[in-house]
Amino acid sequence: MNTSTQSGVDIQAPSFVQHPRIISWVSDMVKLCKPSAVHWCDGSEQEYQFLCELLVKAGTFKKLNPLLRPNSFLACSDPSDVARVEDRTFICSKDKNEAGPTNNWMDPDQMRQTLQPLFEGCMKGRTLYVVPFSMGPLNSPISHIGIELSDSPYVAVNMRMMTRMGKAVYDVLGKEGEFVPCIHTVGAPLETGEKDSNWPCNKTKYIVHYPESREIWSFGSGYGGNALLGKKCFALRIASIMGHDEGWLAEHMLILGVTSPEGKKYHVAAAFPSACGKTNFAMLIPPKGFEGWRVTTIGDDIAWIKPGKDGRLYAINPEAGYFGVAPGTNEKTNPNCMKSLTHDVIFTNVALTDNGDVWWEGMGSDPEHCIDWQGKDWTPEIAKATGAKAAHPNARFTISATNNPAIDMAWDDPQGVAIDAFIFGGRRSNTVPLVTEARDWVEGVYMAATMGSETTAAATGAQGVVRRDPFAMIPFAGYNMSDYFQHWLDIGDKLAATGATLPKIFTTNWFTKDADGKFVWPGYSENMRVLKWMIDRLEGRADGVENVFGISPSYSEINWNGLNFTAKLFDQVTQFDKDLIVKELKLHEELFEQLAYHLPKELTRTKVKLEERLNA
Ligand code: SAT
Ligand code: MN
Repeated sequence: MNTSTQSGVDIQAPSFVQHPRIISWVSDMVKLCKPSAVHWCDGSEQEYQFLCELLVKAGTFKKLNPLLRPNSFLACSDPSDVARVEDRTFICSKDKNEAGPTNNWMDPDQMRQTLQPLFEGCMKGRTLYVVPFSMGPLNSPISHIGIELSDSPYVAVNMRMMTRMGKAVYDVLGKEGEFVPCIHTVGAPLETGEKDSNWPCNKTKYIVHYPESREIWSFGSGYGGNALLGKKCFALRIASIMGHDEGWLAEHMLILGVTSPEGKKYHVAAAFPSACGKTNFAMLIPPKGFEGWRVTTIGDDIAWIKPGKDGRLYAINPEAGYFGVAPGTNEKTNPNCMKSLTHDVIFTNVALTDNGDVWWEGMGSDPEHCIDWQGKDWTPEIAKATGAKAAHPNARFTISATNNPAIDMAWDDPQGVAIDAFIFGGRRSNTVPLVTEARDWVEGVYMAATMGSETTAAATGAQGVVRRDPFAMIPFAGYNMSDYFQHWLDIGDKLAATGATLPKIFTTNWFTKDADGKFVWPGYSENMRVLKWMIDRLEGRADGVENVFGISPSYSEINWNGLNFTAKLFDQVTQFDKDLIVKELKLHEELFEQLAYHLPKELTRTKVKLEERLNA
């Protein structure tokens, strides 16, 4: 098919694209966005190198010292474009109730009218990249395909790390395979002769999802989940809708394997809000006292989970890379991650050292001098005087999953891994104990549904305020949260009907603070102690202690070998403060009022039972 638009842009598709619908869609988008060229990505290494060089020439990338950080780059964004923009993210279903009270909604026709003039000519002077990607292993029954059209080469190279990106995707699609169309622009057209900025973007931003037609339109941001549309937009918001319609789950969860010294392996999927240590937990190295135990990573952020014929839940990681938080990452908090970051990394918004390497707060000893993420001089003295951060708190690294020395053998298995337990964990200074096991599936869904967490730098807006973050999905559920709860309950019923043992559900809180504002629980690798207790529960080796909310460990049930953590400290992270719980239940009440439309009766019933226990 030979095609060239009125403006004379050659959109001739390469021979590896044999899908008329994709070709005509690209042609339509070229007419709308008016790029000066079209580049059909093939996903090759040469193409990656070519695009990185292009980014270096444009000033977006700095090549890091190849002796210290081979094949790695640093990008620093516009200071106004540093995180997801939740208030600019929309679910445009026909019916407002379908989006529910926790999502921003606009009528789809009205949104299309709003976006039309913004997209008109939005790619002038830029190249449109056609980025084919598979979320999940190519040809897995759990996987799905997307095509992202973007005028950002930064997006193209990040997508190559984060997804299975390249021409093999077209082989899977053939002539008429299904794909999710994703269109992205930085929203900064260039007039002839106009000099580009290092990080083009637009003050106006729209991250838009159309559930009925399963389309994604993103305008104005080049950063993270706003722009890498395979991640939160597709793999969570659109996929959660697909999962609801088709009987599976798209979750904001890491997936890890944990193998005992006897060689028995378990799989755990864990949901924590953004920037609460999912990557650290997924790459954990067991501490002293856990000789012979091993933790391996299947995924660090997103899980797609489908019921198998045997009544068990099988999970894949739809992604192929990690877009992780750099600040705070070091040899102690995440040694496997530090090893993963030694080569082939794209860093965003960390600091540049004088010898051409990178640095961030919490990496290790301070450099005498570096260039901060905004291009300014940074020294420990300046930091002391002004509080200036060398790296942005939401600074990120992008790496391929295969960089991870703890990668699980089955991470790429098209069948996925069978989940034994779910963990839901918020960031709470108080109220919520270290670990609690739900007595049954419904109680687990209740715990996950009412989870609260202090907000982090992963999204723009106020940080450190507690908000309800059901299932760590508040920014990511593509449909009504109450219908989402019902979907979880339905999946539980379906599994139970097969006679299979359902995964156990736990909640955790690693973040209890003492009166001085210091974390009480050491966290990181020490979280293995909690993981081991969960396994003991799966195996019937620990009785636990029953409380209002479920079952928690006694001090003696935790393996304390190699750690000096007193019973008194343990009390501090596991105690129930009745006043705080009463306050907490009030907040559950408020959440349920907000979510009253379609709220499952089982959840209100569970709340009544909890209150009865509390007052007994
Ligand atoms: O959405 S991002 O991918 O930018 C980061 C996150 O929230 O986990
Ligand atoms: Mn995330």
